Amino acid sequence: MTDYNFLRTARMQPIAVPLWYGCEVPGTDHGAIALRDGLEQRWLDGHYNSLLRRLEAPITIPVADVPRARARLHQRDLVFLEAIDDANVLLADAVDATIKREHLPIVLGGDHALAMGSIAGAVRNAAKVGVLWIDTHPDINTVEGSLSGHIHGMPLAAAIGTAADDLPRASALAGVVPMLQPDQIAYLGIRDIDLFEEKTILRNNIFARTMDEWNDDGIIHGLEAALAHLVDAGVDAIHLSFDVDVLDPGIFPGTGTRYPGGLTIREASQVLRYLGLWTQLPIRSMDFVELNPMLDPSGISTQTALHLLATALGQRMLDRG
Ligand SMILES: [Mn+2]
Repeated sequence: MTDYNFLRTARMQPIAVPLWYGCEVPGTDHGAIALRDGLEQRWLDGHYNSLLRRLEAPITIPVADVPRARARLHQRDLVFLEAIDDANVLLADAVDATIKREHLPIVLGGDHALAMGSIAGAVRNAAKVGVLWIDTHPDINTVEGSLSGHIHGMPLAAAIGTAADDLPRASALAGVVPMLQPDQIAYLGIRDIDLFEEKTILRNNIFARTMDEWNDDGIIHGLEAALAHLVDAGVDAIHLSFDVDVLDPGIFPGTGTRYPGGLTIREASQVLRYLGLWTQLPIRSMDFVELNPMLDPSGISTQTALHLLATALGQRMLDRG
């Protein structure tokens, strides 16, 4: 099962994770549901029958209600950690089971704290997973290093073990600590980077193309460099983690941590279509996170997110298949 691309050929298993406790901005929970329901509706309305035939009925991961959650934001006290951990335990098992069926888990956020669960599920099914992290943020903060204290900025710190003391359950979800070595991560498009994160990236020699470097390299050339890094690191499967805040906030306001100078819709489409054609290693699981429809009442961000998600999964403009 290593010679074909799950993005293009596998049965698709949407796994919605209506989580906002990691970003502490209500609304990404609605994003998960909007993507879950909108994808099938878009394909039904557009008569994308070959894509619909590959689409499994969605799974929705329950997220517990934290009492008085909206009165307890931004306290840097990890009050939401237990609910996040509980959801990620279920998510890791769902991703794990989906990969074992040789279907593609499509983890629909929800905020990026869910990556601790999805990466754990992927790690359980490969000798060495490579994580292609396309995001404005490196999300490799520890509790101490984080400026915000928001857990959605910490999933890769849990994954490489540097947050294991503060996030013990999350860090152990794969059954091994750490889940990843630093050479298993490739960053593309990062541009809002905390000082602590910069030190972590440089000290651990983590592959990174900032948004400026990616732009200067050329979008495809930089993408090829990131994939080549993971291939050279000896990984045998890829987990794609795509945060919609990598898009430019001018065209995509519907996300909580906006930062200027992001990808255009066409550049993001180019990246996702390239990945759909790439066959060197299986792209075997993916996250699509941080859509917050409440921050863009026009609905354009949700439509853009659905367009890009559908593109990632094989929808093309003139070929319904
Ligand atoms: Mn982000």
